[in-house]
Amino acid sequence: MKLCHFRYPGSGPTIGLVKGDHVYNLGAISPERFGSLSELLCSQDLHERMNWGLRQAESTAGIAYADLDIPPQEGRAHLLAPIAAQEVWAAGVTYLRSREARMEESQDGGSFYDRVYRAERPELFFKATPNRVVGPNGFIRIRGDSRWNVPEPELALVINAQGQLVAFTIGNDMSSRDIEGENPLYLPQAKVYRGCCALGPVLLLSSSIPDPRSLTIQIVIKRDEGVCFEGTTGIARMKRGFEELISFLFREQEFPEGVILLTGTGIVPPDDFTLHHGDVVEMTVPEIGTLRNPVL
Ligand code: DO4
Ligand code: MG
Repeated sequence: MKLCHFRYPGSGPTIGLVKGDHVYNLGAISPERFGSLSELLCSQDLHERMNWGLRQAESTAGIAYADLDIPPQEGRAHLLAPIAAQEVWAAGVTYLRSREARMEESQDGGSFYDRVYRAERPELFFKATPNRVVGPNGFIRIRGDSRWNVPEPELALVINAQGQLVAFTIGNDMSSRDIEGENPLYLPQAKVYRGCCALGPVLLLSSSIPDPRSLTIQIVIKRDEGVCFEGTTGIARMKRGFEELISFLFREQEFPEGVILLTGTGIVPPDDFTLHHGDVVEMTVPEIGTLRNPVL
């Protein structure tokens, strides 16, 4: 079962049920059950509510998904990032490819990346507040003071306040590789800035996917009507488990609204690649959809 977050002109965010190529407005069907994304995701009766919503949706008219998957604009209904008040965190160096790329970019060889890849404790870092996150078709940004920038396609875990994995989405962990490579203490500047993260296009409930490690993630970067980079990896190549990452994240932390955790990238473009203004980044997990964002 898939959920989305969208907005009608002049109104606040609302929750939609995505079924086939249509979206059903659960927020309008029952504001009590579907009034707030954080409350819904943290509720212990999420699945009962969703099944109820599914039955009601059958007797209401849907909106074509394609009509919502458009650049955000005031006058038209459009998808929003599937986030409310949650913080976004990220795991790093969870794939061999990320360890290699980081060691190559580091000015001093970056042996700490190898150590963290093998250590019991994973790398977890704060990635974004909701205002730094863009949704489907929103502009992701590259820093003006950086000359080497890449998108990072990552499976994102949506976790409730009790530490339970409730849904998946796609996350783009935008990174400034020259800033990160110059000094590891610059990581927050390489990772956290306005427009540094994209999420979406929808949430796939974890109960709908029996074997999430069989998922694949693909990236295509388009430039001047062509494709300038593409890559695919399988989530099974990730060195760490979802529960392992969640249990470290919840050590000595509370997330009353739940939290979103990006699980690290297994795809890094070659070292001579950097994003340009005007590129379009598409990330696809077939079971979730395609998160498409232009670059500013
Ligand atoms: O250690 C730096 C960041 C790692 C990261 O973002 C990743 O592996 O995806
Ligand atoms: Mg990353």
